[in-house]
Amino acid sequence: MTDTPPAAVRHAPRAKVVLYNPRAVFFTMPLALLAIGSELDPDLYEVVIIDGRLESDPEGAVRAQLPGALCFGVTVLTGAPISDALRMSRLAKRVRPELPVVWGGWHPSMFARECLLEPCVDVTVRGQGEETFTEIVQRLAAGRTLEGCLGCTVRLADGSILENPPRPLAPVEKFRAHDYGLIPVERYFELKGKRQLDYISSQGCNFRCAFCSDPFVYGRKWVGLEPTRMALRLKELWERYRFDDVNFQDETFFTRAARIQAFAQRVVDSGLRITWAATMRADQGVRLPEEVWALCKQSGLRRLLVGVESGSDDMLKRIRKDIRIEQVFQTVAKMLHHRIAGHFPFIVGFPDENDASIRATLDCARRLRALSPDFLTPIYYFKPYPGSELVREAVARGFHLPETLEAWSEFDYVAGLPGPWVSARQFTLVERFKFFQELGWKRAPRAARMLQRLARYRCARDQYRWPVEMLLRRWLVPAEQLS
Ligand code: B12
Ligand code: SF4
Repeated sequence: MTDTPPAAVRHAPRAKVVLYNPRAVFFTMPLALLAIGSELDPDLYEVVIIDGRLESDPEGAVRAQLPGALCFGVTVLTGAPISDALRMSRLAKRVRPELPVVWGGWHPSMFARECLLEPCVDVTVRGQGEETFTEIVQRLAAGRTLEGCLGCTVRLADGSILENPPRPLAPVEKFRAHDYGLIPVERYFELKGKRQLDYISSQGCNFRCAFCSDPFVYGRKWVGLEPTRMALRLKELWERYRFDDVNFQDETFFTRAARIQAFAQRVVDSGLRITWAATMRADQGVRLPEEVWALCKQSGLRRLLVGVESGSDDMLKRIRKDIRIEQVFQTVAKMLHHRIAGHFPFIVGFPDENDASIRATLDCARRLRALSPDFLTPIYYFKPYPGSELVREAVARGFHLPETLEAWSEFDYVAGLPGPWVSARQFTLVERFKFFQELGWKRAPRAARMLQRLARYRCARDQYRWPVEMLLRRWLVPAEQLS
């Protein structure tokens, strides 16, 4: 938290802090920038958030805000957003060479030193950013160095890199409430095409999945907001923005069942009539008492994202997901009973994954998709996201991770390309399965029913030869340009 400033400082003009969210797919609100921006004392700092996704001329928007800024902060995910982050940071340095450029978020958290090899980046922040960024800004405002500032890595005046010790994870409850006034909430509603608020109620995760960066970045720790205040904050936000739906962006929203029970009860008691969506692990669904399921539904729970990852119990063990397929279907039974929609993402193409394992995944996706028109089963290819256990193994066995930021910006599995562990034959099978499953089950006009029946038949029998439907679609609908 910020120190109370001396009275003389309070009357000084506010220092401007400019924050940038790189262009990306989807219009999720920039919660990371909201989190670090809201933590700065508004009496002392003017926070300007520029979201590259909202600007027709992001360069112009950044350029216009640079004069008088104290620093330029950028949130950076691995993959395509890196190229935009680089473009804007280089622009900032060109316009104001002395302006400190601070990168935070998932990529710099894993590659704090490597990011600093890029001359336009001066400081990187690892993990939770509220306290670290506040201290960085305070020190910059006071003309002090960042030596000893926990949680950040910094290039010193002599060009050497200093990695300060990590900062312990702080309870999120101690931070200021996120100030949604810092972003044009209505613009996001418009771009999403629905009045849906993004909200984050916790950070980190206690689990240990070997394909995920979270255990590396948050050290398997988890901190969450207290449920009564959370419901109260949402009610206040609703008074202001009148949203219909809340999309919780937490890694594992259901980490503490008692917290969710209390939250759902408060929402019901407050008369707030909204729907909400969140993440849940299959094992958490099994453990959740029936009355909490019912309460969640009553408070508006409409959709759960349950990461299944693989249809093979052996593979689930190998990737340390710590769930079993049986648990997935037990949780699914609850969802069907309470009429809750589901997203069940899968990953194929883990190092050395064999045909049987991939087929088990396709089969599991097929079974889930057939259970409800409200169940989606996206299938991604494994990408060795840095920081995870599987990547350490792959690197030890000779896999080369990208070495420059430019190369990292090409490393993007939104584009749907497989890693080196997927053979051409497996790729064809998975792509055809995805196509026919989508065609077979999506909501479509009556005229498409015959085509849908045929697609379901193909999925049920694993018959994807002569995929004329695919060719026709490719011809009629050109591939989407992603990120
Ligand atoms: C919303 C979201 C997105 C949005 C991004 C919206 C945006 N702002 O542009 C969209 C939908 C575009 C997206 C896409 C993807 N995402 Co995503 N996404 C998330 C999600 C669910 C929430 C992010 C968030 O807002 N968190 C809340 C804030 C408060 O937390 P935070 O981001 O960690 O920020 C804190 C610190 O990191 C730090 N910090 C962050 N930025 C900055 C900046 C500065 C200057 C400082 C000082 C500090 C700082 O301080 C913050 C407060 O403590 C996270 C999971 C999660 N719960 O974090 C995954 C996550 C970030 N995504 C992930 C992945 C894998 C993806 C995809 C590949 C998924 C996919 N299959 O499509 C794509 C790839 C992105 C790309 N290359 O284009 C991974 C990590 C990837 C990585 N290494 O970068 C995560 C962690 C999920 C996971 N466990 O696998 N994602
Ligand atoms: S995949 Fe989900 S449950 Fe597993 S470690 Fe990552 S955030 Fe936690």
